Amino acid sequence: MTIRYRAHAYTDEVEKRRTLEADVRRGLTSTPKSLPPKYFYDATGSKLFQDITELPEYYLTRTETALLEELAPDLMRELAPRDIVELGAGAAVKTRRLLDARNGVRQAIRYVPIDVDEVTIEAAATGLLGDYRFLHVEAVIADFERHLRHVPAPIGRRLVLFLGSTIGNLDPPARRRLLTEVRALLPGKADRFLVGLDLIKDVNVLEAAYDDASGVTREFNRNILAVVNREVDADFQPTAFNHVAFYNEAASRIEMHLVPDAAQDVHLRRLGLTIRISPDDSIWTENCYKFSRGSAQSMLAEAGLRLDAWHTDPDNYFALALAAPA
Ligand code: SAH
Ligand code: AVI
Repeated sequence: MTIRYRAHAYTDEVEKRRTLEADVRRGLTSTPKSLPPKYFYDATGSKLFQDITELPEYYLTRTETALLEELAPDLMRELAPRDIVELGAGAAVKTRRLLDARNGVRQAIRYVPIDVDEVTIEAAATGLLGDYRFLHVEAVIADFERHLRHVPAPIGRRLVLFLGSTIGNLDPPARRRLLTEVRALLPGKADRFLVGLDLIKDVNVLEAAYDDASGVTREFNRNILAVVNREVDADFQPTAFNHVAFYNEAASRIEMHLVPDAAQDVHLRRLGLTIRISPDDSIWTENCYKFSRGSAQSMLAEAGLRLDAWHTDPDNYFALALAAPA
């Protein structure tokens, strides 16, 4: 029997813990205090993110899904990729729109999802293997900011996916570093990079997407404190923190913060650290950058990528940018 699923983990538990402890210590002793958004995604955080994607205010996922559905037949016929690598694949729901367009074509595809959340990736891979007989999955459980060099060499024409505007969660220097590594994953002239980008738009639409009426995004934001509590034996009371999300127009980004009502001491016992958090010195948890065609084009160009095609919805809410090696 052919083995259709393999997984490689590029951090062992010890290294993972060491990295998390260093990140938490650095973030919570800096000014302003911050936590890296990759720590949102334990099993609860990934589930909360899935719930976010279904919120009426969170237009990103449904807009990108519709775009993918529309583009998939032509895109997949023209590119005919043998190798699909996906950064931050998560539940890989949207990836299915692309794979659907290859159903019935008798060519095997290797799918390489990369994600820090092993549980979600395994469940996604199991579902995909059941539904797409032409697929082999080689999952890479890793941090896409640190381990992209471990992506296996291409086995044919390659398509790299980075959907959902997750690229917008990286600050410009980190984004530049990552895109330069993505460029190195595309050795062939016909290889392509498909990236989902949330676009600059009416501030009310943007802010509602990150501060929904039912409070799911608030729970997602607070979940990072539950992760820190568990991992470093800390005593944050997540419900004592307000979810604050606003659009910073000068920086073209939504910012998410956790702001306590009153000053409080938090003990991070595994780190031997006590920190004081106050309404004026709160915790910055995420940036979600918003793009224009111009900013996307220059961001890609800096990394040696040429914008090949730009697809948007009629409202200009979201874009799928197809890039080629320059
Ligand atoms: N691509 C999916 C999921 C987006 S949620 C979609 O568009 O709906 C962001 C995903 O990126 C999560 O699954 C999270 O676990 C993963 N992620 C976030 N930071 C990461 C990092 N530094 N390295 C690897 N995966 C990361
Ligand atoms: C994963 N990422 C693209 C989401 C975003 O929109 O930036 C994470 C998120 N944060 C709050 N809501 C959703």
